[in-house]
Amino acid sequence: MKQAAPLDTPPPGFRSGFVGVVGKPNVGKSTLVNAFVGQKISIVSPRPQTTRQRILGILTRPDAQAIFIDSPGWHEPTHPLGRYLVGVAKGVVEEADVAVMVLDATSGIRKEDEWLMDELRRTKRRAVLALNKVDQVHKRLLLPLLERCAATGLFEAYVPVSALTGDQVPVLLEELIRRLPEGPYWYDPGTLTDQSHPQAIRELIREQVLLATRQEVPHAVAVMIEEIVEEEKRLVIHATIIVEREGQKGILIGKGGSMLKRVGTAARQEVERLVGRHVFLDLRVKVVSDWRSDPTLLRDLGYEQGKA
Ligand SMILES: Nc1nc2c(ncn2[C@@H]2O[C@H](COP(=O)(O)OP(=O)(O)OP(=O)(O)O)[C@@H](O)[C@H]2O)c(=O)[nH]1
Ligand SMILES: [Mg+2]
Repeated sequence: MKQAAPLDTPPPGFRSGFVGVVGKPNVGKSTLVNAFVGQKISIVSPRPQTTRQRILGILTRPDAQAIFIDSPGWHEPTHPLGRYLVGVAKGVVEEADVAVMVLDATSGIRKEDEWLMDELRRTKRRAVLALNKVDQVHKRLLLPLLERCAATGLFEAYVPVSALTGDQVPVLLEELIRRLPEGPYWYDPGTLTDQSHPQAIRELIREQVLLATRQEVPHAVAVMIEEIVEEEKRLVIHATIIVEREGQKGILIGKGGSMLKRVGTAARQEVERLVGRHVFLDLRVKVVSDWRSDPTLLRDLGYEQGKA
């Protein structure tokens, strides 16, 4: 997978490599990747298991290229989709030059965090701890938490941060970059992500569904891009939102179609920001029973090991 791009030789002392961003669901991994790169690379929502793929966010500067790998959250899987997500997250720990474990300072160390620490121990991965969401906790609560993390002996550095406000993010960035090996440009300096436009569009639609729904609906949603048609003045996108039950379809369509319209408008605006063009977004909702448990459907939807 690691293949240097045929680019100019970097200056002497240039550091480059892969930073695995790992942690339990909802701790702020994607928010942090976006903050590092300074662009919206990965979607963010208050629902756990927002990220379902390995997504690269690439930061290139004169002295270094850091390739951040966003990953799904560590959790105990209850169905095949969950097992896929945890498999992807494990792969990210394996392939990283250095891992940044994101811990939610508002919730402390939970069993999912301990599983991840076991994995860091097992793989002997170099790791830095980011204690995130410090904007939400009193400073005096941070010290005991940092001490507990230090007692594990797993981390080379500890940085309290707020991925949301950006507080201490530059400090964390330097801690990570100084641990990267000397190396080449792995990606063209202008490249920010490995996501294709259709993949990014699919995610932006899913993000708006996650933001608009709650309880079991966000977990039951997948999005498929059916067709993208380039017209002279606009981009026409046909997409299907897949849910598992008729009831979920009803929620997503809403009274007189109001919910779907709201989701569609918000998603269209996000997609327009991404592609820099007018967009016409045609959204449908379809029920596909238990798609999360069907290996063939999972594969069709792109949730297959090694595939985005
Ligand atoms: N207050 C506060 N909220 C944050 C911070 N970082 C992230 N959040 C919020 O936490 C929620 C989850 O953020 P994500 O970045 O989607 O978390 P994640 O770890 O990528 O979650 P999964 O993809 O589900 O594993 C969102 O509502 C974010 O706005 C932070 O530093 N402070
Ligand atoms: Mg995420």
